[in-house]
Amino acid sequence: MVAHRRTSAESRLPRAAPVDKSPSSLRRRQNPIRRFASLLVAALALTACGEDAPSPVTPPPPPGPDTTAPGTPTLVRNVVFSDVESPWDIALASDGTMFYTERCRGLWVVRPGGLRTHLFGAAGAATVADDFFCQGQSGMLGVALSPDFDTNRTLYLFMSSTRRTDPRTNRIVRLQLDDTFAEVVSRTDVVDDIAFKDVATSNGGAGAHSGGRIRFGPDGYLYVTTGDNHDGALPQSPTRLGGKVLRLREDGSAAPGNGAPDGFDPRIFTYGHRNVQGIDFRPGTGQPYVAEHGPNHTDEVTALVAGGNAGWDPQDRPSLTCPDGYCGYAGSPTSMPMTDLARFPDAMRPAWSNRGESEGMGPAAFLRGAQWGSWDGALAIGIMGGRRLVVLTLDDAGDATAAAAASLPAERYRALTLGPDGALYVAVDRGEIWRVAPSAP
Ligand SMILES: [Ca+2]
Repeated sequence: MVAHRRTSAESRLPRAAPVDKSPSSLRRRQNPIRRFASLLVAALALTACGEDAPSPVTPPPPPGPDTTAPGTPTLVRNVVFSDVESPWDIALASDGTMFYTERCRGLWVVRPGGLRTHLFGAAGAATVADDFFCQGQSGMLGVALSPDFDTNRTLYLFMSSTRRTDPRTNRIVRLQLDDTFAEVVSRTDVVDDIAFKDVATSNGGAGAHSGGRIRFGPDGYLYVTTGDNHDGALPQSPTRLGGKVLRLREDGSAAPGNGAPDGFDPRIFTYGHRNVQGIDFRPGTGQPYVAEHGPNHTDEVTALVAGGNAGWDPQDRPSLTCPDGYCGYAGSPTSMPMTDLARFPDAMRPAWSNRGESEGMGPAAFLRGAQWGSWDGALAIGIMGGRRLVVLTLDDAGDATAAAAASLPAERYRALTLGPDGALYVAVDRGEIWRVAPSAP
């Protein structure tokens, strides 16, 4: 599968009706019976095409028999919203306030009482960002709250922008909100030079492979995942911010201790990535783990070390035919590996890879808390083309020892965020946000 074709569920979903923000309408919208009925109707409607990996009509068998292992939690799923358009990420504040992004409309906030506001982004938002646009896989992607959000009401977005730049870029935008979270008080663009695929190539459309997940680590620094833009030289480039994981202070400057080699942009924490769309931090150790979307083979989960090379190098493979200088779709797990240990013997080895196939790995979140039973400390990863949520159990060394498919519907899993209530909040491409929690023992 070479070109990204925007024939996914996103382009076929009807545009949502304008949102009535009155409390009464929100109570109606959140009626659980109504939501469940709409879920059933919608579940019959759509099958999506992957970004890179196709969605099989019949999902492949789940990887492993562990869903019946002792201590595996029974999951209870509630649909929070079923009218979300191309959701991409979710962040939750300590008081239960939810923020979520829609790739083409922008940022939304939902207060604990249910009041929902289109806060920032495209026309219709309380604050319109006239430089914001969506194209291909890009738009309003990651959202993360400052570690001091409760007092500074500050959050961060990963978004594509036309502002001041030619070609266009992805950037990290910091917003400060008012006391009621209903308005944006100020905007500061703390990073404005993350690579964006500005023009289509024979490998796919503009806007492809932007990465886009952002999360604060337990060290207080902001981690930003970026993608290779179908540009062969980008992942190993020491200066360009694509195919990387960045680690930043809140002002966008390089965090201390990033460890990239001499000559690298100091904001780079790891490099040699293809398209990282999931990142979270292992409980206990704080080590960042990323989930990385493979080409026609080999999704990877990788534990990151400062200055590490993830080993993706889709350039100058004389044995391959590489359209537009990009070899990323040209080879096999041997001739164009996701982790090229022949070129980079010291590259970071994956903790888990997807059986030599790519099924479109997206988000990642560690499960935390005794309520998760034997999954406490396990890593949940969302699979888009393969339409399932996989739970990886890790050993002390950080390698996956078991992979279980969660008992959840077959969907394109786009966002995973653990909430302050210990539940997992999930967004799926079909336009829903769920709360998934283990049932009480
Ligand atoms: Ca790799």
